[in-house]
Amino acid sequence: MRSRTIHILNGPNLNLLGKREPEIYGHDTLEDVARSCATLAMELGLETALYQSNHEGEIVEMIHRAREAAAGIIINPAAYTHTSVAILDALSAFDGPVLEVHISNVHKRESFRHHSYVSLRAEGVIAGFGIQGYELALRRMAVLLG
Ligand code: CA2
Repeated sequence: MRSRTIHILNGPNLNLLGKREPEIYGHDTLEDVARSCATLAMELGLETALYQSNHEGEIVEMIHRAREAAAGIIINPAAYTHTSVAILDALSAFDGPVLEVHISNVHKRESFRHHSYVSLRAEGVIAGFGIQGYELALRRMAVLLG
């Protein structure tokens, strides 16, 4: 049977979520995101596994592992969103749906945050809904996977 596991990948500095800059990123931690997504996934007949790395190459390898283990990827590449062709290329070698999430509204921020390499591959993008964006992406993933 095909995997129903969704890998939720997070880029640099998101390990600090809930610990710094709450005015931009809120008070919830990445562990809170992992918990709320796991609970929602059960309702949706999915499973989730959440990972975070501060290193571009490690994120590329996470995406390679998802090729074998995940039905879909939800990714917040953080600052690598705006710089990483390597992450875009890795995602292009993944067969399932890819959804891009940003906690903040990147379009309301500095112009360098307005461009995303990852958006060239993503089926959809959610930005500015706080950590609720991860849950919204998971609901969309359930629709896409049927
Ligand atoms: O809004 C988002 O989710 C971002 O992907 C977050 C990135 C930023 O570079 C993107 O432009 C938009 C930054 C993640 C840093 O996360 C922190 C969380 C708490 C405290 C400090 C950093």
